[in-house]
Amino acid sequence: ESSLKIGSAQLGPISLAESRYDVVKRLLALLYKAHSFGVKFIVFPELALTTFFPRYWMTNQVDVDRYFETKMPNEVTQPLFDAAKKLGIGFYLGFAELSEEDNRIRRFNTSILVGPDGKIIGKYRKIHLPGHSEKRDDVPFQHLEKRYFEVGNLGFGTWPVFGTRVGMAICNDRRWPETYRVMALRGARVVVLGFNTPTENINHDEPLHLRMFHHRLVMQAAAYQNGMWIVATAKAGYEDGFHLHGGSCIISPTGEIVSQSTTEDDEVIVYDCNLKLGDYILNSVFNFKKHRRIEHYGPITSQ
Ligand code: CDT
Repeated sequence: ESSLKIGSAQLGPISLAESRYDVVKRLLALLYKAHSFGVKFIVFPELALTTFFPRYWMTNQVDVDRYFETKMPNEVTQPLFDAAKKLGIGFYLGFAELSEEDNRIRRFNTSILVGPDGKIIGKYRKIHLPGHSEKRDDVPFQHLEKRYFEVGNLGFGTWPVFGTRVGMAICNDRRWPETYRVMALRGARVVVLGFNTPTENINHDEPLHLRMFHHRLVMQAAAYQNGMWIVATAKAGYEDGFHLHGGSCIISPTGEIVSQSTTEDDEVIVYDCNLKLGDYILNSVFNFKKHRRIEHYGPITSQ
């Protein structure tokens, strides 16, 4: 089978007051809708169970830890795994992960890859953490990922599933070419990611249209340069007054957007992806073995 029907399951906003239980109900509705469209692999957003909490300055660790999962699956998310198994759909899900490792509590911005049997196949912990770690008084909202998460320690993994090889990234990772190239070198033909992107750039008075332009530019270029499919899923809309842009999309190895969301709400978009489409690119202009010149790439890993 050389085609795979992939769905991007965009979420509208999750308010501070919304419970995980209610969010999972929304995720389930999207999963069932995707199934009715014949989807075999569905991609949920980054931090898909809670509001985008790094926008809030919190000094009490207990307040921060309320947003984290200590187990996956857990009581609240188990129905998602059960439904995936019943329907034979795999999924990507982003969440805040709290784990005890090396005799200490560690916190990561994490995604998991779940197979159509409802079992976790792979885990990724976000490597490019944007934002800052101290309170900024000069901005309308915070972006405290560097405070609340550690840099991921699992590298950029890829996993054989759905008749192809899948890699995972999370939000800001999508802006970095290295993310995709490392996964392409590890055989990834489909890269999936979720994102929460504030519409307002707190570092620069950036025209609105540039936010969406850059979002698409980086992924369309990466898809072509690595002969891969890229599926990007937003959490979008106003979360308690703070706007996240939408623009969930499915991008083919030619660099073209073949499907994109039209709302800032819960929405499923779908595309039947030809898994061989990238072959000609990887066999010709981007034949890595033939044409890469790693002897000239030193600075990429040495500084
Ligand atoms: N969630 C996330 O990584 N968002 C970032 C915002 C960058 S501005 C601090 C992004 O790259 O979309």
